[in-house]
Amino acid sequence: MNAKVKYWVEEIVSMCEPNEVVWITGSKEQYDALYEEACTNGELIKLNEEKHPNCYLHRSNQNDVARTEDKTFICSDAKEDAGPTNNWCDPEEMYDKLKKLYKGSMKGKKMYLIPFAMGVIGSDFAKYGIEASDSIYVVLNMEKMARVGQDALDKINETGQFVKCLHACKDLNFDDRYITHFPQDDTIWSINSAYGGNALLSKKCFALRIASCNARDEGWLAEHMLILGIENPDGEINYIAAAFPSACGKTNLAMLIPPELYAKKGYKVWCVGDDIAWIRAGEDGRLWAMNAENGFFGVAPGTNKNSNPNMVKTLESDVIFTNVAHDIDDNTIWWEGLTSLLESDRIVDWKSEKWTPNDGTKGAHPNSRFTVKAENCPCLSKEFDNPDGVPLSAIVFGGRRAKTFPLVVQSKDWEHGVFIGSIMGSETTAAATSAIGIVRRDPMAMLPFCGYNMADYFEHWLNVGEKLTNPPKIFNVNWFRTDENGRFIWPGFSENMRVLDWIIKRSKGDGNAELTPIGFIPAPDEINIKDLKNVTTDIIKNLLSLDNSLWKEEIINIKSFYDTFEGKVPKSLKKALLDLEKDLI
Ligand code: OXD
Ligand code: MN
Repeated sequence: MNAKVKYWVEEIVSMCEPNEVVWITGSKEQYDALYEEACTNGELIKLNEEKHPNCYLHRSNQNDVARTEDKTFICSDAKEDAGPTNNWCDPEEMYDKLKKLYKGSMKGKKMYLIPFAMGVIGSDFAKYGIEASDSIYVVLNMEKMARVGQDALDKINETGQFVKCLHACKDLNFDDRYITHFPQDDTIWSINSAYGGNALLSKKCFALRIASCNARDEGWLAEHMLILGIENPDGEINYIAAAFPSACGKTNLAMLIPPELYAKKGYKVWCVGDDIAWIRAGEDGRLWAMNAENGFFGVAPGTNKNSNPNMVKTLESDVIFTNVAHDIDDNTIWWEGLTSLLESDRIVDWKSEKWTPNDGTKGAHPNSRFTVKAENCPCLSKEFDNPDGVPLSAIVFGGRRAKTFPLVVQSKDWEHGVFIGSIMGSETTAAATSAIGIVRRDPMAMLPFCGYNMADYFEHWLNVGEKLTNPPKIFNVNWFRTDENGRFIWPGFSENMRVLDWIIKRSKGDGNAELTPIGFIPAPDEINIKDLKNVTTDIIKNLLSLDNSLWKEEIINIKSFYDTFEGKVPKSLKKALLDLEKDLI
């Protein structure tokens, strides 16, 4: 055992005082025994083996169903390094406070030590961590989400480099819940939550918050992005990475099935990842992206044969479902949108209470989840395990905007693309009436996940671009424009392929576009609407139009967001905002 590993384990064991320490080796026998134990102690329910082979249901504590941003801290040495978008606490103060909470927290329990890799083990991209946790549920989820076991531990022992991740469920007390990051120590301490985003420390905590700090120091990018490949009829595959805020359909886009028009010609889409991309400059001057994860931790409600047929197939076996509804007669699961008709009086909701669709409540929690390995996905890219990742032709940003952003716009260049990413926003609620939702600014979809000052993060993006001789083109898309009745205008889902098609064309220097104040907008006949019911050229014109008066309001909102950084926003981005203001007249 590497001395650094040994020292860390001794330290946390003496603090948490578990009865026993168990290393997770990655062996099938060990996992089988853990599943059995979890079914015996009620943490998991084994589902109908015929209908859901090797699948399990977990119900969380009712106060513990989502990420808790107000309890998430970046404990950098200086407050300014966390920036205005993060909660900050002095590291010594936070360590002292949490040491008291961890003290003796695992008495009578086992501490599982989970060695894991983010990215392909041995690749230049990969990074390593060890998560200590008192939860079998966490162990079994981590097995699906990261590359766990002896091979990862061997690498850690070789170098002594690993992110130190400590997780304790303790008593799940909401008031004492903390999700804390110490970037200067490559350390994450999480206590009193078992929710995925708070407890599977490989995901948001390591692969985004800590990794974004590593990326800043080492000259690469850790991003909240899906990665997909579009194969054309000649067999050429172009890769796109795309950032959208949570709940804007990243997983659905990553697994898109091309509409008939494209499928017949031989187009295919391959999924490389649905949530986290680590991106580096290659020697060829291009950007190369890799999915840091090994599985999907997706939102269940709304997933069905129409919205994401590939995910429905992915979920056929070997899944852990969390907080979905349970058909107790059949021992199967259900969620809103999975199937429309439910024979009821056999359903219990996510809280395990009797439930029917007429109760006026949700059967599955709106943030109920599935955890499944990427290898289950029928459209998984052949490059998934490529240690070099995939070369990017385009980077796409997107948010949920009822009126302002057009269906698609291409930035003028890298610097302008960084500006477009920095002014991203998303409406918090879908407009039930025609009222426009509240905009939350969410630069690069990283607002909750950037582990340092976002003004420095913008600067870092600019620096990365400067070194590229062949940078990907940067775009912004908006699938969510609504009409005067609040209905979505663009059909979305697989039809988004039509927009991706234009994006690939433009990234090769083809296709026609008009330069507008916010960038290049396609000429209306550039978006292929053949065979699309209900989308006419006039509708496309409308989707691609800009409303100057709304954009003027938008600029006021962006300015006040930029102001929160107290002068730190890079000059070139402030200039891009002034130029936009001028050009809109
Ligand atoms: C998220 C997620 O919250 O991916 O963004 O779970
Ligand atoms: Mn996410």
